[in-house]
Amino acid sequence: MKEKLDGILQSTLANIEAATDLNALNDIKVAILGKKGELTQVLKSMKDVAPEDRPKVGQMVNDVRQEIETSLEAKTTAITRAARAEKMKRETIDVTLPGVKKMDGHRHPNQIALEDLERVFIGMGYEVVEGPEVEYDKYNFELLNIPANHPAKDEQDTFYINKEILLRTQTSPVQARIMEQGKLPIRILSPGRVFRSDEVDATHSPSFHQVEGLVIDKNITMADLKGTLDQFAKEFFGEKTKTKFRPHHFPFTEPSAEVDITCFKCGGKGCRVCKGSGWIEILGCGMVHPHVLEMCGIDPNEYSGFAFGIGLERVTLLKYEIDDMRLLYENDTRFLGQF
Ligand code: 2NL
Repeated sequence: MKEKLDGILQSTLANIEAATDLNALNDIKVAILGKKGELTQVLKSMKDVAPEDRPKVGQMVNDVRQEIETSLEAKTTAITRAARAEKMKRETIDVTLPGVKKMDGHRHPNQIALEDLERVFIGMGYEVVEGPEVEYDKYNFELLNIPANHPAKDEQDTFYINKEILLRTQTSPVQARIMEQGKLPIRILSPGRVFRSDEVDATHSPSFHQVEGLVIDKNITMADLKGTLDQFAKEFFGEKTKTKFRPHHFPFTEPSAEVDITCFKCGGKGCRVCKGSGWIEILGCGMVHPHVLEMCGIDPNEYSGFAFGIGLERVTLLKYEIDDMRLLYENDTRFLGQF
């Protein structure tokens, strides 16, 4: 019996010593100490040992078991340590290698111009408000005094989802919604994407951006409109800038005007930017039509107001002297990164 146990012990210790990974160690453990393991079988055969020898033989089996377990533990630790050391060696980082350069993000020129614009009007106490790009006909046209037969409503000019729902053609519906809420006075700026069924060229795109402003209070007059937009032009384009108001027509304002500014590039002498005229058209505006106020639930006998609309791309192209709108949409970072 002693020889048999010695044999098991020696061969097992040799196998443990030769093992190179944890799986091999586990196999050895199962083969020797497992339910059907060699040593377990020896223990089971104790019934064949003479009763007086059993304690001694039992002790011997336990000693062998103890020795094997100690050896397995030691080897497990050794293999784990070695694997870890190997992994650390493989993962060494050479801190002297040059880093991978990350591209810095950059605001789009449209966004820079918008934030400049917003800063001017926020300084005058305006609140920036946004609204849905998919709108009801009611807010986009009806409440703004644009009748059913108006050319702007033609399918040639507007993207319709169905008879009542469309892609907004201006950001005025945002303002109509604010007026409808009935909290007065109002002093808001509503920037956003608008859609018109236009062919793409240097100055047109089916999707562009507008910034509209609306002021409603008691005793608001054309003088407030002119003073506000003149101040805006001076803050945005330079303090020497002068404004000129030309009569115009919009269905939602009465009277209406288009505003030109003296060319910020040549000061009015005539140049490439103003196409020789000395003046640049920058926006449309007017006193909010009494009928629009009424339809939005505001009493035109008590309140009056003015509104204006600026094409954002137009301002961006002017500001950066870019001569083709398409350059703003092509997302070529070599171009956009310059501004
Ligand atoms: C332009 C002209 C304009 C407005 C927009 C407006 C909004 C409401 C009521 C009345 Cl809720 N008017 N907006 C007024 C005049 C002109 O835009 O040429 N935009 C590119």
